[in-house]
Amino acid sequence: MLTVWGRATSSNVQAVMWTIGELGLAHVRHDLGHVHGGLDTPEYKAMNPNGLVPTVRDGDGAPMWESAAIVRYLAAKYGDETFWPRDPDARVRLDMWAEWIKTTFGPHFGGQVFWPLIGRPLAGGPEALAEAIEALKPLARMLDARIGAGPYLAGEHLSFADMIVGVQLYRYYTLDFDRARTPALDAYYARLCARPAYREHAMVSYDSLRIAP
Ligand SMILES: N[C@@H](CCC(=O)N[C@@H](CS)C(=O)NCC(=O)O)C(=O)O
Repeated sequence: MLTVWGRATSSNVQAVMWTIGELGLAHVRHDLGHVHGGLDTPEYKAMNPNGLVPTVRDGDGAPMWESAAIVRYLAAKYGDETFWPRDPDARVRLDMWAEWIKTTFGPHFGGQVFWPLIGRPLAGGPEALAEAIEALKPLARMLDARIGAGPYLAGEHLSFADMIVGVQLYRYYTLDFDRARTPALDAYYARLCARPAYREHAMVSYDSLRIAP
């Protein structure tokens, strides 16, 4: 039995929960963070010194944090060969995109587009937001080129890397802003939206995160 601490509205929790859903793993999740609080207690800090979500324990195992590391753990332990290729050469072709979305696309989209659009303006105001939206376009085109005909990052079968990459797309596609033309990425997102586990765990409203002006 997996225990997950973290609110359903956190995209990092969503990556973990979507993985759990795709792999059909028994779990219990406790809402923590944002309006639920609970991250500053000594008990929680002892599990996750960052005071952030998600944190996961697998049975009596030691607590784990960092969502992408948790996704990789679950994939390696419970996923089949297609979900977690054992061959390092095959795996790195996927993992580099998982790293890229966490370190390149994600911080730019999250910090400079998503949060400003839901009420946390950039220091540079609307001009800075317009620049950030423009700067996101080449990144979206890169991902579009990588996805190609797909259907998934690894081709025919869903893999751990889709969990880390695809989870970002619900917010990307549901916010109202000027996106790059990315037909392959659009089709990939449509395929994810057809998956019950993605709908349940990744397509979670962010209305409660909106900051009133
Ligand atoms: N790199 C970490 C980031 C964790 C993180 O920033 N979590 C956010 C939610 S997405 C958080 O805990 N925010 C404080 C809160 O929810 O109160 C990961 O991927 O797990």
